[in-house]
Amino acid sequence: MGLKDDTPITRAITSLDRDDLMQAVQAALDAGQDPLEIVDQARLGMEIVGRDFDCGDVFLVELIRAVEIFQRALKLVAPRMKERYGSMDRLGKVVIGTVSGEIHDLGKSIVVGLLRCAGYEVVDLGVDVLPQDYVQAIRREQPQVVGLSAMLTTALEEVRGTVHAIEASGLRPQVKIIAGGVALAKKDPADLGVDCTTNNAIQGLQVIKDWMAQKS
Ligand code: B12
Repeated sequence: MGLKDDTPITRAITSLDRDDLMQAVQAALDAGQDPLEIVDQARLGMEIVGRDFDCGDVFLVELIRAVEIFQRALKLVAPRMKERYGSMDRLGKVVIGTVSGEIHDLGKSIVVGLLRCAGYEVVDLGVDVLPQDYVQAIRREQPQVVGLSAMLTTALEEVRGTVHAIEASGLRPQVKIIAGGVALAKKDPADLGVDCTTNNAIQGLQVIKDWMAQKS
């Protein structure tokens, strides 16, 4: 998308200014900008805030503020996302969660939003989800696809553990598993026992669409 870090949306996130962010997002929506591009500009802002946090230039309370205003921006964009990419049909079902030990949920929330907009039913298990909770949800909901979100390198073991639990329950052949998040960027899916790894929500959405099309 050729992202620049000097857009009003990115700047409003890095300056932690909720009002500026809401105005900038509304202006972009009014100008007919692609909602995915708007979200990506906000995501870039989060990346910058995260980098500054790592260097000690941003405090934890400020990082949390950035998360909070980012979530508000997502809410503002959601109806346009539905309009532009939405469909009323229920094309398939996805069970998704952030793996055990992890509470990062912004990336997952974006994926959930995109999937719902694309017409899929999504069961969001939330964060810090135990392997047995995925297993129970697969048994109960009968999804075609399971999504695991993981940002921490240490969570890779949790991804493996979750896949093992699904295999041990005998449910693995019923589902495709996609693992997403920064920790998954260049990980070999076979090494984790999943069908796909990605750190890109749009790419993940495309993969899930392809799987759903094969299953129907
Ligand atoms: C915000 C943030 C937090 C917030 C989270 C708030 C929340 N409600 O989510 C708070 C402050 C709570 C936090 C806590 C911690 N964090 Co933190 N955090 C971040 C930060 C700055 C941004 C993450 C984010 O939300 N980005 C915006 C979203 C939209 O992008 P995304 O997550 O990459 O998601 C995209 C893709 O990855 C993908 N995706 C994500 N999930 C999925 C799932 C599927 C199925 C698919 C298809 C795609 C997909 O789609 C999204 C859109 O494209 C990152 C730094 C960074 N640059 O990523 C660190 C980062 C992830 N955190 C880190 C760490 C270490 C921690 C802590 C351990 C810190 C500590 N010492 O306590 C704790 C962990 C707590 C825990 N147990 O989980 C490290 C992880 C390092 C590592 N390799 O392990 C990072 C990378 C910072 C760093 N450089 O060190 N964090």
